[in-house]
Amino acid sequence: MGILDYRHKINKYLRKASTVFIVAHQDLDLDALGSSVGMYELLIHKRKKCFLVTNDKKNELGVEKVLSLIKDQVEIISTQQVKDNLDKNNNKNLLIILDTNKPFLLPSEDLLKLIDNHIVIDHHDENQQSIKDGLIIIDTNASSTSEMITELIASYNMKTNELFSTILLSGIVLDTNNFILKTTAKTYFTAYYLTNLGADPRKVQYLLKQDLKQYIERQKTITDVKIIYKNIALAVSPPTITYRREDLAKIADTLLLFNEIECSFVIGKIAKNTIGISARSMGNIAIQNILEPLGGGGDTYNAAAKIENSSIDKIERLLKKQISLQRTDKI
Ligand SMILES: [Mn+2]
Repeated sequence: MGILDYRHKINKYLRKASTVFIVAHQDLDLDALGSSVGMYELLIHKRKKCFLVTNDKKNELGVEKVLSLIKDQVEIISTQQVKDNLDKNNNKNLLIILDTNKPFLLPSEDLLKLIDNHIVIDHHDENQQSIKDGLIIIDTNASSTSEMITELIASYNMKTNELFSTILLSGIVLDTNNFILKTTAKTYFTAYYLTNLGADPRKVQYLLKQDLKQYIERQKTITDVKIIYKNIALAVSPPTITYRREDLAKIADTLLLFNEIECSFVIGKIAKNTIGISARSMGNIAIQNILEPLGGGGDTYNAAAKIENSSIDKIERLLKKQISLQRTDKI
């Protein structure tokens, strides 16, 4: 079901609420932030008191740019400050969770206890750990949460300002890797809708501009890529480099661009005792099934795992074993 099938229920929650707290996963990316500002504008339009909640201290480049662009238009608070801003009648408070459905990915799980009414809007798969209470709207066919929120905004015939439209569009461009992954008619419709409202594709390119030094660091891992079973790219980073999680994801994105590659895996150190794996798939190989035995998760297109106290060599062996066990020979 798409988000518009829940419009009636969303309205019911919104009618009851006076104060709304929007929260996405920690380590915001442009989809989490894009969908958040889109939702923020919708709520302002509905005359709600509204806050964006984050505890992130360090942000990726694009997120940092967006935060400085919106700082006068959006009220951003930390999870600590939520208590001071609650409506005295807890029934009038509403928590809207975007771009994740897992409590442990929120900046603080306590938010779920503090506020009884929840709406979750997300495009990631659910599992046993997912949030169960409240109105849960998951559309795994949507390219991005920004696409879902834009659909909702479009259904209210509401106008968003040019800046917010541009930020929403950048969320769609990020999650589809430039309209490659999970791109459907709805994705193009929402991109059209936002462009019509004044979203500027050139500004999106500026928001998505990368840091050259980080790009060069990523190349060190890309140049060592191995191709296994003819269509799976596996890149293992040197143990001397510590990457940010999003770097591993970007390497995996890049590897998917090449001829015959159906899916990509990238292994690299992301903290002193932590190794990350990031995986991307064109949709024909179920990468989440390959990473689940390693403690990871995700969906067919996009999956990741985080392993503490192990070595890159060991993780590479384990991953290769899972790939050989789970790989389908249909491709
Ligand atoms: Mn997303």
